[in-house]
Amino acid sequence: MVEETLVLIKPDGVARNLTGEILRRIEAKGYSLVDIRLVQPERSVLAEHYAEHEGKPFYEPLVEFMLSGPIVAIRVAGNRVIEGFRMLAGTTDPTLAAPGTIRGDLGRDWGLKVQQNLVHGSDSPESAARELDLWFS
Ligand code: DAT
Ligand code: MG
Repeated sequence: MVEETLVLIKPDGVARNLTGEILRRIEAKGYSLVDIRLVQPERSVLAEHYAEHEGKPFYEPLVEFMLSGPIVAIRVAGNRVIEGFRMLAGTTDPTLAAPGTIRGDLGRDWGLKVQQNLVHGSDSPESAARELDLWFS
């Protein structure tokens, strides 16, 4: 079975009208869009999504940021897509993300308590299965 990952275009990406640009990069790489929805998630969905970060200093700002506007959730498929999308996204801190990546080309530090870095991508097969269930159930 072909691997699948969860990609989220976070509220900053949607608000900055970068949805098309980000989808273009995923498609240009050769991955397939299997399902896509515009969502305004409940706090409980975000608490589950980011459970691993509970208690960290950026956790509350992160949840508030993710509640600040609509999110585009995408089910993306392709061989090694989990790893491949993380490469397309670039590293977490947009200042350090390599040029050529989504975060490196389109993101920057805005001096906030949480990094606004445009996209989320699952980081392992276990996370992908859990997150796809959470966002597409
Ligand atoms: P990633 O989204 O690259 O998987 P993560 O899962 O470690 O990164 O963190 C989730 C999000 O939280 C990340 O996209 C941006 C924010 N974040 C992470 N570490 C941070 C930090 N040290 N300061 C501010 N925001 C941070
Ligand atoms: Mg993560």
